[in-house]
Amino acid sequence: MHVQRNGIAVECLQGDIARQKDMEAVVNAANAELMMGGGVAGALHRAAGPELAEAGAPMAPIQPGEAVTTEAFNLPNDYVIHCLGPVYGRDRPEEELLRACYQNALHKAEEHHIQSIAFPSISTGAFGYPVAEAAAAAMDEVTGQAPYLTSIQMIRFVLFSNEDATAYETALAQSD
Ligand code: AR6
Repeated sequence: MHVQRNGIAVECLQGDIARQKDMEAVVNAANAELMMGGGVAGALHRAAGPELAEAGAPMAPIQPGEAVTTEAFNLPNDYVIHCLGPVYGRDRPEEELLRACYQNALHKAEEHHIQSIAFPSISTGAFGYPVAEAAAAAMDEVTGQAPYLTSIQMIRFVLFSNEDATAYETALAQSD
């Protein structure tokens, strides 16, 4: 699914965040230590190589809602923007912290004059955020930021499962 929102192309597709060859930046659903993990953090660290954790280490630990940028090493991208999402039921207010991830990641991308950025579904795996609620907050935040973005032309959501893709497509359709 691919639409225009406030002058920015926004799309949802099912796939692997570590294989987004045409995106300048990819976002990591990181842990606070910016180390290898499971899910998205596992896929990105495996594909990038050990330099990714070495590059993150001096900036760790990060706080829920925060975003930091590193090079992408062996990934087919220029940058990785690492976001720590909220643990659902522990880091509150959850929605505000989740929105902060998207907003801060977009700000970091703009600082680096990035034109295209791919997000995973932050917090909806190990961190337990219900996917429909996370999708609605994520989509509302990025479409709300769109009028203020100058370098970013394309925002992609890369969803692992069919159910997650449907949730984000529904949220994108409702963001009109
Ligand atoms: N590409 C795209 N999406 C994926 C991929 C992939 N390769 N693998 C999983 N997902 P998670 P979180 C989906 O757990 O909830 C890590 O271990 C997954 O199905 O990666 O923010 C870190 O080290 C789910 O929908 O991120 C942290 O400790 C979504 O991506 C912690 O988990 C997010 O799942 C972060 O938890």
